[in-house]
Amino acid sequence: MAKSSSTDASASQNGEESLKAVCELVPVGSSGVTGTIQFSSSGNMVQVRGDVAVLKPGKHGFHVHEQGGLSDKVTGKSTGGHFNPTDQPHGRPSDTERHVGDIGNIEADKNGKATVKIDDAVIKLSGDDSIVGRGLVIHAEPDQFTQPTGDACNRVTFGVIEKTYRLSLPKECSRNMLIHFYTWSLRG
Ligand SMILES: [Cu+2]
Ligand SMILES: [Zn+2]
Repeated sequence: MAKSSSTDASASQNGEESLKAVCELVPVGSSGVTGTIQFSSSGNMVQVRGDVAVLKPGKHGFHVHEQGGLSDKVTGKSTGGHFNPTDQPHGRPSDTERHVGDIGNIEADKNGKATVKIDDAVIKLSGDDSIVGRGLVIHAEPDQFTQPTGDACNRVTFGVIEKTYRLSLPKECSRNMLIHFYTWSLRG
C-alpha cells in the first residue's frame, strides 16, 4: 500500500478560530478548595466557565495573576500580583480602567459550590494581553474593588491557565486522516 503523503493542514485557514484554555485549581494551604475552569474565545469575548468547591458561602475575588507559578503552596504568592500589562489601577470587570486580570468575583452557594459563568471582553487567549501561562487565583473574601488590589484577603486556590490543544481540521480533512490512520493500523 502506498504511503500517504502528509498534508499541510492549517486549523486557522477558514476565518475565526475559537481558542481554548483550561485551569485546574489546586488548594492553597489547607483550604481543600479545587475546581476546573475552562476558557474559550468567541469573537471579542472570552467565556469563562467552570465549578469550584468547597468555598465559604458568598463572594470570592477571582483574578488572573501575573505568574503561572505554583511553587508556594502555603500562601499562593508565587503567582505574583494581578496581571496588569496595560499599567492600569485595579477595577471592576466592567470598568474601562482595570487590570486585565480583574475578572471580579465568583459566588459560592450555601454548600460552598460556585458555578462560574463570566463573559469578559478584556482577557485574551492570544496576543500581548494573553492570559495563557498565567495564574488563576481565588481569594478567601470578596474583591471589594478598592485599591490597590481589592482587599480580597488570602488566596485559597490557584492554578496555571494552559492552552488546550485540540484537532480542529476541516471536516473532509479529518475524515481522510481517520481513513488513512485506520488502513495504516490494519497493515499489522
Ligand atoms: Cu487575586
Ligand atoms: Zn486587580
